[in-house]
Amino acid sequence: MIINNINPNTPKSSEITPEKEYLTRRRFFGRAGAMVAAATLAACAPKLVPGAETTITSIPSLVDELGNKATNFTYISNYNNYYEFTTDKEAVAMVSSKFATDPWTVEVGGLVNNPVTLGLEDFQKKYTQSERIYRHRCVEGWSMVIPWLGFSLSDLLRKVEPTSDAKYVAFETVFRPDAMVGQESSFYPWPYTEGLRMDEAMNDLTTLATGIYGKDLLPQNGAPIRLVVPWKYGFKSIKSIVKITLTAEEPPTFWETIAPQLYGFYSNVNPDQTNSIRLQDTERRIGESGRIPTLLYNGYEKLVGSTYAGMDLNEYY
Ligand SMILES: Nc1nc2c(c(=O)[nH]1)N[C@H]1C(S)=C(S)[C@@H](COP(=O)(O)O)O[C@H]1N2
Ligand SMILES: [Mo]
Repeated sequence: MIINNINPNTPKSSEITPEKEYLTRRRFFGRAGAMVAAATLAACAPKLVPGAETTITSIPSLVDELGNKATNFTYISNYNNYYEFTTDKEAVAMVSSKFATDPWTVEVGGLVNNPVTLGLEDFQKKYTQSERIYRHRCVEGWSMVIPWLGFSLSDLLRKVEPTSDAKYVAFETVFRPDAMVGQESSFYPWPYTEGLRMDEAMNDLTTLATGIYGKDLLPQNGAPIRLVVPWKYGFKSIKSIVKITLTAEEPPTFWETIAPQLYGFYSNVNPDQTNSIRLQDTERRIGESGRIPTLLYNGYEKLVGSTYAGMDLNEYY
């Protein structure tokens, strides 16, 4: 079968400007961008009078804490890994476009005092979503900078109160083979699963994301709710979660089950990784030319390094 990689549901790039719209909106509605926007505006449009918003000629760009510019939304939403739909990254958007993500529930249980089943509206009501601009590094050697909207997993875990026996958190993606054609392949151990050690799960960086560029997640990015663990390879950031279970033992994970010699439980981004099929020392930033050096823990060493004190990353890969 030939899959046409031009997505009929995706507007032409000339029509698709969510990040521009978003940035413009953001200028008026605040958060950190407002000041930058005002400064940019002042520099570019000296004749601007207060209230004359229509004279905006340039928009600020979002950057991460290292100054990396956020990847264009067109790339973020059209270059995806989501094996439940297809292994063709440029076709995921099209193949997943009709995937129904509302209503949706997430069951949170296992070794906790207060197990709960949450609907999507609960997530939006009970947890303050904030913008988090994080680097995303796929083990295939490409990366993006993504402005997520979400909240820390730790906020949710505190509410369900893990018992003292809980040492790990296991995650599961929805299993719906009638809607996800990739799940018809019996080669893969569906449903997709992932896991974190409790201290990793409690790190503030560990995010449950519900949006990108201020808008709800699209199916190809793991709608309606997915994990983001920015210091680990992208495959740890499991999409379309329906189950979160606290466990005593290290849970099996999708990629480790398929190829344990390549994809370990930890999978921290490591430029000196020795067990990989490819060198992990550089990466291609999508939308930019050439390759850039890969940073230990994807540049989040200050925030996560102590978690792994005394652990050899090539032994615990
Ligand atoms: N359920 C599920 N989650 C998944 C995947 C997948 O195939 N299925 N792919 C992973 C991989 S390898 C990467 S790099 C990221 C890609 O996320 P993005 O498409 O939103 O950039 O999702 C991760 N989460
Ligand atoms: Mo990946």
